[in-house]
Amino acid sequence: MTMDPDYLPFHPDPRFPAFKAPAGAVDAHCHVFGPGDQFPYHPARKYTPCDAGKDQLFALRDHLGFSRNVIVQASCHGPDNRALVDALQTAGEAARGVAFVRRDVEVAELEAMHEAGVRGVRFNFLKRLVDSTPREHYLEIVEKIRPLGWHIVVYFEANELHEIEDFLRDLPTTVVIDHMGRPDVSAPEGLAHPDYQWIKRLLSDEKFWVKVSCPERLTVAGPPYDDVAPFARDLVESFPDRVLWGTDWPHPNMRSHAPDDGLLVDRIPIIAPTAELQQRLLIDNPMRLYWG
Ligand code: 0GY
Repeated sequence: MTMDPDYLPFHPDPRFPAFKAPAGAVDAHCHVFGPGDQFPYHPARKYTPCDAGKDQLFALRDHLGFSRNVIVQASCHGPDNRALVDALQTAGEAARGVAFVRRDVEVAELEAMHEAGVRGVRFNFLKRLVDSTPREHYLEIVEKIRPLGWHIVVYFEANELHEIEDFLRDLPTTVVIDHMGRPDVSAPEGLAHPDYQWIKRLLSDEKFWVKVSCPERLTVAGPPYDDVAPFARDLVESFPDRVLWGTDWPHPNMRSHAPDDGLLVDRIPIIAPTAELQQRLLIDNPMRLYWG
């Protein structure tokens, strides 16, 4: 399975971060891709990435000075969670997972994934990544995962929130918003932009959590992502007990550049400026949600 001709592979040689993460730190958003000859990409995928398997992910974890991963099923594997489960089984207590499942998923399949370390499902609303899913299908999945105590991770763009807000508010589990809800960081209003304020209003309901991830995807200015930092820092300071941080390695569908994962780690003290905030962001919060 050859990667798409315009697909940008992950950074080949990330620097050693100057920031030393506290012992036990969790990278709470990353993926595994294949390898495709062992775990084929899904026929209905919207992109074919470069292979980025578990061994490379765990080597990066060690290189960055982290201890644990939360591996999120990527859309290029569709509802075939075998690469994810294989990575979780290799990592044992050092990883947890978020799956993408079919509405007709069997309870026994969910229980086997739970045993492997899966603790949530992802609902992806990005039209460029997945075909649209009827709400009733999502609700069937919700009813099946509830008894396991799983939560729901949602991926959407800020300007689409109005279409799904009621649905999100009605979900009966913890809901984790990916990549800060993808605010427009270049808007002249800055943090006062109505779309960003809408995300913050949602977060005033304690059911919602948010990942302060993907500055490389949200930036207009480029590295070192100074235009994204005020948003991430505002979320960390406003909701210190419900923020998560992740690399997003291997950075699917980047167009502008492949980010240096060491630089991403070095941005942590800028968005979480005290040891106390870093402890919550990198350890206490992800441990409570995924290992609790
Ligand atoms: C991310 C972001 C993206 C891709 C996926 O599942 C995926 O394929 O999540 C993206 O293209 O914005 O979270 O990795």
